[in-house]
Amino acid sequence: MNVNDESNKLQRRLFLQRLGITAASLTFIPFRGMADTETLEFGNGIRELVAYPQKRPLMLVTARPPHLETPFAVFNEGVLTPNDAFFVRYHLPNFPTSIDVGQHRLTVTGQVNKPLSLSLAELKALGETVEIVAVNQCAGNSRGFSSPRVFGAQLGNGSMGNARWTGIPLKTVLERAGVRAGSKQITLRGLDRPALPGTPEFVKAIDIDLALSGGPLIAWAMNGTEIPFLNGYPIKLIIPGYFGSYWVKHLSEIEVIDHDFDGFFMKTAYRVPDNDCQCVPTGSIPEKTRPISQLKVRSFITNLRSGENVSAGHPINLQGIAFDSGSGISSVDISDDGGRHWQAATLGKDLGNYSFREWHKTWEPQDKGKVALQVRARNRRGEEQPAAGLWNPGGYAQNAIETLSVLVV
Ligand SMILES: Nc1nc2c(c(=O)[nH]1)N[C@H]1C(S)=C(S)[C@@H](COP(=O)(O)O)O[C@H]1N2
Ligand SMILES: [Mo]
Repeated sequence: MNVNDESNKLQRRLFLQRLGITAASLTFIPFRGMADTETLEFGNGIRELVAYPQKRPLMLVTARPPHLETPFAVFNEGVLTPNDAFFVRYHLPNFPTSIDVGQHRLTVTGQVNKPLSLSLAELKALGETVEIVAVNQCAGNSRGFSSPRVFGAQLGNGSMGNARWTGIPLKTVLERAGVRAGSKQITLRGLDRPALPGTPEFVKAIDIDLALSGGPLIAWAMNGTEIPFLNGYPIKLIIPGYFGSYWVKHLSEIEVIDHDFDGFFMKTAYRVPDNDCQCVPTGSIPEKTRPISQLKVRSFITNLRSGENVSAGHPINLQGIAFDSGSGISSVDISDDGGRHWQAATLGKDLGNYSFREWHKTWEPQDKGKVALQVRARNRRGEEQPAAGLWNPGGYAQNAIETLSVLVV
């Protein structure tokens, strides 16, 4: 498959669609340099860097539909992930390439007193606008590190990002429609469609309690500007603390239902072992599973990479990020002796419980030789990252303590 062609086609369509709407489209330059790759630390981990419309070169997982990961160095640029570097994930080959925002409607149907069909302007006028900084992380982020390997896209740590979302609470919209008593879930659908009959549509569902909790948001802006096309323009559902699979892009249909939805992306895909660790012994099949839901606590060092050399006796300011599902980060610790001793890092500015939390720690490499540098976060519920990866067949919800192998010289 010629990635450049795909990118060019999409680029051209987006360009035409946006001509006269935003000058930003004039700067789109599809770009694919043969020499530009990023290497992940597992087998077959070489990824091409390819620029799609509105995106800087990102790591190509698949071209159709576009599945792009954020190069890890981006997470050291700042606590908010820039829109042009934010990862992209689609499931179906028929993703939209042109959307007339004036024609876009969000419908609310099913077990409601008053079905709605809202334009973007009507949606914005329904109630108070809210803002929240929240992490969008794919359930399969870091799957490539699963051992033994599991089926699915071999993802590094770049299928996550942190942004400031602006929108209206889902609750406000549902209340306007009037949810009937006895409703159990809502289903969520965007504009993408399967290419072949028989392929399941990408439809997700959440419980009515979560839908009405005030947490989920229908967002139209990301980091203060419109949502990039590939991230769900013109509107996208945000569920702070929940994995990205629920964050339906190009949101167009909400249906309130009186039963548990059993479509493919709830009943078959995106499920984890139904136990506390969401894990099973390596290589085994879980007896019982449940839909994946909330993020687990994680942390990363962002300004040093495995394989780098550092100088003995020269202090370095280590820095990085930590996050969880919304209880908030209570502490981040660093170890340079394989986890025997830990030292507390200092937490940075607090942008809210659903955001990446910055941290930093001065570290002075001592003896020359190889060092296993580790970072571990704990949240306000007292949950901590496990020392080793917890395995499940989907490679979902990975959150083992990160270890960088650095050489002290
Ligand atoms: N319409 C639509 N929304 C979708 C998906 C999709 O395939 N189609 N994929 C989901 C998954 S699994 C993830 S991880 C996130 C990724 O969001 P992003 O592409 O904006 O980074 O989108 C979610 N929303
Ligand atoms: Mo995902």
